[in-house]
Amino acid sequence: MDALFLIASGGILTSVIGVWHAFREPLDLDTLMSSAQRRHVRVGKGYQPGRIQLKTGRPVRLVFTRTLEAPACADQVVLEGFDLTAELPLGKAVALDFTPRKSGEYAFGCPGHRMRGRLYVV
Ligand SMILES: [Cu+2]
Repeated sequence: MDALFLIASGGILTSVIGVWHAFREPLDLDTLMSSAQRRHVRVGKGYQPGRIQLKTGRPVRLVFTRTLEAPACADQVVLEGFDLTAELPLGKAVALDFTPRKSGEYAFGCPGHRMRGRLYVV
């Protein structure tokens, strides 16, 4: 191996690690969440709060806690526009993490759509 090869392969390795980090970073929650927009939502007969304002380009952690047995369909929450769905066991805080890239209004709710909330991304 000559020096040039070592430099070249070192460069490639650095690039690969760089790309790997770029893709891995959204899953590296501890780092990410230090700058996150955290919101807590209580899930009862509705969502409290039911309207949440967020900023684009910054990671979001929404933490849902279901506090009532009924309605039964509230045991799931769907974030439209972000392809996120979560099970909400009674009394357990469940975090949903995502980063809104585009401003706009996004609905969230139970699968039956009787309970609705809105995200306002600005
Ligand atoms: Cu429902």
